[in-house]
Amino acid sequence: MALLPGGTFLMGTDDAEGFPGDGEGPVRTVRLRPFLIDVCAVTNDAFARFVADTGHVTEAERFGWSYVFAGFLPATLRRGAARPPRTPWWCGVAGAAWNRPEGPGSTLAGRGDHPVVHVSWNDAAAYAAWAGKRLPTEAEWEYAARGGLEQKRYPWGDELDQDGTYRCNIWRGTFPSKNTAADGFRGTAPVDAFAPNGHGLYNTSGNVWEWCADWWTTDHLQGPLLDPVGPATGTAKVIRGGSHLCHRSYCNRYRVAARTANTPDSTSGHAGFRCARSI
Ligand SMILES: [Cu+2]
Repeated sequence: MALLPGGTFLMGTDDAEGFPGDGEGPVRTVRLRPFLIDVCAVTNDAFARFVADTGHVTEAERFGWSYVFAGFLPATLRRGAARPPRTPWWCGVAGAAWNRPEGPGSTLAGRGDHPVVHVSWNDAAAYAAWAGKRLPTEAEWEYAARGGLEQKRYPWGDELDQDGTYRCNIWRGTFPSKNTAADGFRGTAPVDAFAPNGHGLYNTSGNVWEWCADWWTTDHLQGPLLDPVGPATGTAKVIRGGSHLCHRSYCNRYRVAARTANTPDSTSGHAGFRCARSI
């Protein structure tokens, strides 16, 4: 984990490239006490240790299915899969789960150091409790992801491929038909792929969405705030960072201030988490 000193930072963005309806702004002043945060997302190997130790059954396993990106599925599984009308590249696949990421017949071989996916917020919270940690608040997540830079678009600066170097695992090419994998990866990447940010954190932009502790709202309290935790109740939890499926043309949410949400029992092949700890 990285020990972050806390302090004051500017949370959110008024970036013209952003999505005002997502509540990315207005920019507000937030102060955080020092805390620890995982430098990487939780890996498949680490989640396997948790499952072996506790017998935890994930929500995708209990519900019997999870969402898999259509392009990663063999035609036999793609055919007949339920697809949300507005996002038809997602297939509801029976038997897809953290240890069978593309459904029956798929394995984690070669992906032990990739982020665990098909885990709900509830699964992530259970893992964090087992590890003696907790999920980061959204404010902690953003402060950590910004890597000490102020109001930059990405964790490394304002330019996506700064100095011609790929810094994150997102969709390259034309979404959703053609991913050139120019950044090296079509699906998930090892959690420590690419250069870390200024706080030593890897892959806060792209690779997998990351669950935060907070309930979702777009109606933010104005600063200065001390250790904000979001609304007391809600129906969806904040996710941050974007994933290997994000592309500027459709979902430009690998920007460091971008945000969206999902219900706490939702699972898919592009959402994972990292943990934090109070000190
Ligand atoms: Cu996206």
